[in-house]
Amino acid sequence: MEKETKNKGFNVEELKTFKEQVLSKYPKKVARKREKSIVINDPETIPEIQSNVRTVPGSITQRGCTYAGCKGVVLGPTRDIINITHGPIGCGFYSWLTRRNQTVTENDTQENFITYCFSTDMQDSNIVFGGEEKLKQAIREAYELFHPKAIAIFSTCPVGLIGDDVHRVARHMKEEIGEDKINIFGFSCEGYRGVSQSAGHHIANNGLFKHLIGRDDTVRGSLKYRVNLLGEYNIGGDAVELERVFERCGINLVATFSGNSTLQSFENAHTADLNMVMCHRSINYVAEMMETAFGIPWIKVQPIGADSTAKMLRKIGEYFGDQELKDKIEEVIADEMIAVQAAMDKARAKTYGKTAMLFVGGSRAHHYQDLFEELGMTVLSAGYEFGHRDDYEGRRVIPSIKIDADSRNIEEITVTADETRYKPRKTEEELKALEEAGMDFTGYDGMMTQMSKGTLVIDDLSHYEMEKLVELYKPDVFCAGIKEKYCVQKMGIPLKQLHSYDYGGPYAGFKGAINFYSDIEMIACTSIWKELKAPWESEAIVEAEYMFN
Ligand code: CFM
Repeated sequence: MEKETKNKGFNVEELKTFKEQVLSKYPKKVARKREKSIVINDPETIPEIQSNVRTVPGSITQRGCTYAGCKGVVLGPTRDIINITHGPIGCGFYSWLTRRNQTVTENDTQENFITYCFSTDMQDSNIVFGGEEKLKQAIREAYELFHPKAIAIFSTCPVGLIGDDVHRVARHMKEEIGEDKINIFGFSCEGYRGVSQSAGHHIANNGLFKHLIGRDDTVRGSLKYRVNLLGEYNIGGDAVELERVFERCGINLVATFSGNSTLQSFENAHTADLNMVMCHRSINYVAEMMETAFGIPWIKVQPIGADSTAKMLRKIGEYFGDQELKDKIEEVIADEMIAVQAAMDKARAKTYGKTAMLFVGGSRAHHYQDLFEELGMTVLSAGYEFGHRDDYEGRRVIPSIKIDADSRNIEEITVTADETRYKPRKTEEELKALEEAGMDFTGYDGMMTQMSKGTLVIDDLSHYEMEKLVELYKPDVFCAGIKEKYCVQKMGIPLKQLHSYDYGGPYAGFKGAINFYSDIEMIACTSIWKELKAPWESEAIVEAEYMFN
């Protein structure tokens, strides 16, 4: 597949001047801090980038909060757990479906609570006198109305400030309703607990492991090719496309964490034989814990982009080593690639040589670079909102990452091999042979290895830096989220939301790649943006007079 891009040639001197100019507008102390998060990339000798540290107060960050990472991101996409937000109504309301995580029930009797918004709607009086009673009442009410198999409680900032103990309430209510009837557990994921939503992922991962994974030993479905997909959240229907691809290949997807998932799939996940990590940032902890406890190896996969999807499938084939599976996978890839190639050729005729910037979350700013490569577009600059150094520089730097007070604030749980259920899926020799054949267990090389020399990598981009970047490069498309969308578009540059996909998707897998090609072709290759004038650039002034009668 033709993949090289038309490199615009990065001028390192120009970039250095740009960096100096941007930093010169900050107070000295801020400039010193930001300087370490703005680096000029060199994939040969990857520079260190400062990340996962506090945002400087006053700068407009792209980041979200710890509660968002725990409730919204990791637990939110599961349809049959009732997620109660313990806090003021705004926290529940603004995390209600805005991420476009979808779910598809298999039949009409299956529960789906995703369309509901459950909150304790804390008031001033609860802040003064405590909110635990209100939380208990909310759990009773939710149980009486819906009889769910599980209820999760999520703490917002005020909960931590006033000292409500959601874990005590969870235990109390589990006893009151009956442990045989319901599972209830809480998360101390107050918004301020970490420097970003990344802390919430870690807290959610701990909770998944402590309260859900491994509770049901029933082996369901085929005994062959049993895998879990970790860090896939079914935004815009991505999980549905990936499920389709796995099914075509005869691969048995036991659980997805947590796109299109159910409680039962989590409880059953330890019966799989391979964990595949898609979003490394949000869920690498679960992969590690499951390996230690149950002996399930994990590999990094990246099914965003048609080539990358094929690569993932081939890795699965290699891991199980079964010729029949490998043949089936090749047959599926060949078949899917016919439509992919046609769509790519069509879009590429227009997109080749265009430029993009990506500032998204903790994994997509990397993953989507594959799709842009397939379109022949150059990624000029990219960065995560809340990635850690390993997401940028690769997992090899993990031992050298400094643990600061903010990270220490997050509970580290100790996991040991399960006494009865620990079962290595491969022998030492088998693992070694696979490694020698190129399988990279527990490996991730990060974003910067893939980016060209001289590209700018910026962590926790501020709106001010974003404006300067757009002015300097005028990319053909800027990829970020809703908070950036209209600022960038007013500057005459189209913005594609890579969190919610705007109204589009799926973008994962083969069909997703086809969707992405045509959406980007439409967005980046229209001349309308050049015609656009921001209100302040236009001469026309709208005047009106008030009429009183
Ligand atoms: Fe992982 Fe995500 Fe992302 Fe993320 Fe997110 Fe998201 Fe994201 Mo928005 S889990 S890190 S916290 S891939 S919600 S589905 S798009 S910032 S890049």
